[in-house]
Amino acid sequence: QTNDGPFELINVLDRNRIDEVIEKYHVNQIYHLAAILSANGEKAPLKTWDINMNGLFNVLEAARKYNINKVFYPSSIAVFGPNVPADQTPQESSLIPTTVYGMSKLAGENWANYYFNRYGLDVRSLRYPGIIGYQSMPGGGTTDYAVDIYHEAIKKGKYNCFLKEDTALPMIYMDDAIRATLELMEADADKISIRTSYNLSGMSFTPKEIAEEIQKVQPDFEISYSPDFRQEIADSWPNSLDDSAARNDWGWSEKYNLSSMTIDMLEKLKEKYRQEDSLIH
Ligand code: VAH
Repeated sequence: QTNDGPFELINVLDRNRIDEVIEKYHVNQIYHLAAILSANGEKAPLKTWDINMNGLFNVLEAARKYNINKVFYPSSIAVFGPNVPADQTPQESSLIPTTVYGMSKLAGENWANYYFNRYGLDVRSLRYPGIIGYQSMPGGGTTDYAVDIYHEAIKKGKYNCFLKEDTALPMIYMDDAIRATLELMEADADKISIRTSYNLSGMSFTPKEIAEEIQKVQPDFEISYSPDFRQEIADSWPNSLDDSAARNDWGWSEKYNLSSMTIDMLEKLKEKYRQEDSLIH
């Protein structure tokens, strides 16, 4: 239940249910966010392909059938593999992802482009980097550490990271990610020159750098490293992105960097845990 408006649970593989909800609320835009992420995807490749692809097909077909105005489809930096330049990875690259998640996102980008060209469906898409926010816990991705680390810093004052200290990845703060999404969706259609998916980035950092930033606020914070299978996934992804197409086409510009994000995350999470604590006691 939510106080912000109607809420319905939908299994994205259940076509009829998607249709039913579209009809019930006269839906005219869809943001299709449901997917299995990179790390969880590697534990169940075929199931991941099924959910990520058939979920998208169900949404695209429903959008076509009900003349939905606009569809948002999130892609990911996981579409890039180790064959491309890792620094400032260009928009147009040869895309050979290593994870089933990346493969599904890449296929999805091409389907978005296909539905636009073939049926005139206004599908728009961003290649999200790791998204960091305080309101929800991470759900099975490789960039999860950059959310977990703030929770652990407040709860325990230390964090054991599953990536090596020098693993740089493109990231973005949730406020910026939401704003980018809305700005893309609200841009005039003639500004959208890329119908596969736009590179998008807000910042880039390593586990060591985020730990040092936390230490500026919490000097006794400690970090240790125990890399696991996610290291290989992270190593196959860009260190940083060239997102100049998004900047030039529809004016993308981030507001948060590592330092301002860290201050905000720690403040918001401290408040959240303080409130939870006062509810318990
Ligand atoms: C993941 N957060 O780690 C996702 C993402 C940047 C990659 O799409 O799987």
